[in-house]
Amino acid sequence: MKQSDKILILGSKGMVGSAIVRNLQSDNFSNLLTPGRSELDLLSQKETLEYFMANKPDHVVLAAAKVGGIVANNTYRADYLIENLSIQNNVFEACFKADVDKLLFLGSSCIYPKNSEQPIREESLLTGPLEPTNEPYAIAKIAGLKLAENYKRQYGKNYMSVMPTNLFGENDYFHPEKSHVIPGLIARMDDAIKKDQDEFSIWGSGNPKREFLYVDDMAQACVTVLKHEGDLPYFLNVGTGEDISIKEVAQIIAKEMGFKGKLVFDTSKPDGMMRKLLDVSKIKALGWSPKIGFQEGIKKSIEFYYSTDNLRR
Ligand code: GFB
Repeated sequence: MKQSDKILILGSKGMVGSAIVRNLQSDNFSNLLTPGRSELDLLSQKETLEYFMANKPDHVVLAAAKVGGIVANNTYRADYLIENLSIQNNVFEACFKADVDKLLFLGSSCIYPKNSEQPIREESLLTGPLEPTNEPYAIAKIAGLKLAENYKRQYGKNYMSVMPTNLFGENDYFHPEKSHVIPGLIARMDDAIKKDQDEFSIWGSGNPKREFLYVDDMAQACVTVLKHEGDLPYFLNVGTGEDISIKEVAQIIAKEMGFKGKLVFDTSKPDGMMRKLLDVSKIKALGWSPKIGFQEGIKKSIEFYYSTDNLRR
């Protein structure tokens, strides 16, 4: 891949896409296409194909998706399935017709069976039933990675996928109900502090463990894969290889934000998978490893949250 190559980043206004743009820019890739939703509606097959034919990108990163936390996944089940399938189908078809060289598809660690052996190896895919709270989203992501795999197998295309663990960081979506756990806790704790509440409720039992990766480390992993010359597996896990309980996450956020009240547990909310730790030996063998520790990432996320009052907050 040359620094003059034209790279189209889909989802460039979101948390992961914007981090990939920052990373490519700092690596002197200057020929980047970063259309927003008003410029390119990926739900429209016609518009997507026309954009690809008019702009002819050399490489594409598909980081555009409908995403959200456990409650949003469980509530808007049909929307998560159809919107993600539509975006993916439109983009894969357009990449094929516009003869794109490399395509990198971003999946999610929720593609793996609920009862996978931990840490979860790539080989666990399709070996058992999925976690019910995010089954529709996971099925869409499995379809995406299978599209990449099968375009490669049938047509020899250079398409591949990465499966990130739970991500957080700059440009995250801070919503009290719809977000993932870290931005959700930050948004709700800010509210509790402002209202001077003496109790804060953590969703679920607090016992599930999650592996969190700061988004700039994820972006570096994506660029490492894109720049890699030579054959790679159909998809690679991306994570830190370490996990932490939700209770501990809430305690760290409370300390950093200065919440002095009591932490209680709302067990009417789902726990989801009890553990979701990835085996990351394959991506590490390419020379990538995460640089931003969990505590440092939490501080950066809280700083970002207070520094912006745009619509994402
Ligand atoms: O991050 P999260 O929403 O998603 O929740 P998953 C992780 C854990 O944190 C769950 C608990 O056990 C939640 O019950 N939790 C505690 C909270 N307090 C909160 C809160 O205020 N907000 C949120 N959101 N959770 C998602 C999938 O699963 O992971 C997606 O639904 C995607 O499909 C993503 O794959 C990576 O890790 O459970």
